Amino acid sequence: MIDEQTATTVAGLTVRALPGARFGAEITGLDPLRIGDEQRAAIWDAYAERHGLLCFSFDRLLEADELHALTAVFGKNEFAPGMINGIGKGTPKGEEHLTVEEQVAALRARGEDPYLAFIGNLTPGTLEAKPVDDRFYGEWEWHSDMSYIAVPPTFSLLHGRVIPDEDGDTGFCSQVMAARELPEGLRRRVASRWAKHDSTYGSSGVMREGMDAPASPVEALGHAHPILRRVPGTGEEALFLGRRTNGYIVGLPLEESERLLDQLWAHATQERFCYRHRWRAGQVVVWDNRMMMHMRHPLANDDVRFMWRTQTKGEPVVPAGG
Ligand SMILES: O=C(O)CCC(=O)C(=O)O
Ligand SMILES: [Fe+2]
Repeated sequence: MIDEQTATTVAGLTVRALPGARFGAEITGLDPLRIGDEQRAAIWDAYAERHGLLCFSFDRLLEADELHALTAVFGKNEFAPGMINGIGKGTPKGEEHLTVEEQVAALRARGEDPYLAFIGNLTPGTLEAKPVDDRFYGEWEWHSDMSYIAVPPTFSLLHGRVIPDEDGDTGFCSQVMAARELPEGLRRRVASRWAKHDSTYGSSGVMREGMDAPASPVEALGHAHPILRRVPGTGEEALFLGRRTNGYIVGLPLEESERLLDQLWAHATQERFCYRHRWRAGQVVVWDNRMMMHMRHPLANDDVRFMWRTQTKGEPVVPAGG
């Protein structure tokens, strides 16, 4: 049993519960370039027992190949959004003939890593200040990553590299626990319903490139998913809401959809399902987007924060009833 008081040691790894949370484990002692089978098994055990949230603490910053090796424990590494045509970006005119391999080669030739994304107000490489939209500093919306596409990435990994002295925490909210404690009345009303997850805005509230504000959530662009899903690996059920902005429950009049979504969101984000992560530089937090929503707490306008980000390829969403 993983708990906060006692650390367990397995295959050279130390595993303990994240402080004050009903889910999540912290793992120390890993060398990302030498992950053995027993360590892999210990990581998956901690993942299952602590419902899809792991924090790997290192006492130094990782190299990119180390983060990629850690990502590969959780699945097949996915390209970072915006790097490859059709994956988080459109296909520019005249590039229709380019294969993925050719695009990867062109990126590598420019010194860019197609699997690595950057989040923050510093320039990758030089770490010079980078101007960002004011909304970067505000509170980011609760969400599950890229749930507006048909097959969203399963795992996201965030590597803290420059962390403000205070603020800029990341919140996590267990949708497995939210589903487990879903009041019966609400459960009946959503059991076989699907909700559309809108793609217009990023989590900080900035409109994505090439998007227009939809006339209403009914018209918003995005993919619909079952509101209750099953996580095949653990068999657990989870609420799958995506993000509140422009959410819409398919087949309901808009006002009814809004009322029901408000009730679902009020339930899903209750304090008792949440954990707030205070970062230390060098940590890698890994979450399963099928089980976990996340958000970013605000930081001061003169603070700096810089993260590396990877994700794994997804698999089709399984409805809870199916
Ligand atoms: O920067 C953060 O804390 C979270 C950002 C985020 O939403 C993500 O990496 O998916
Ligand atoms: Fe996110």
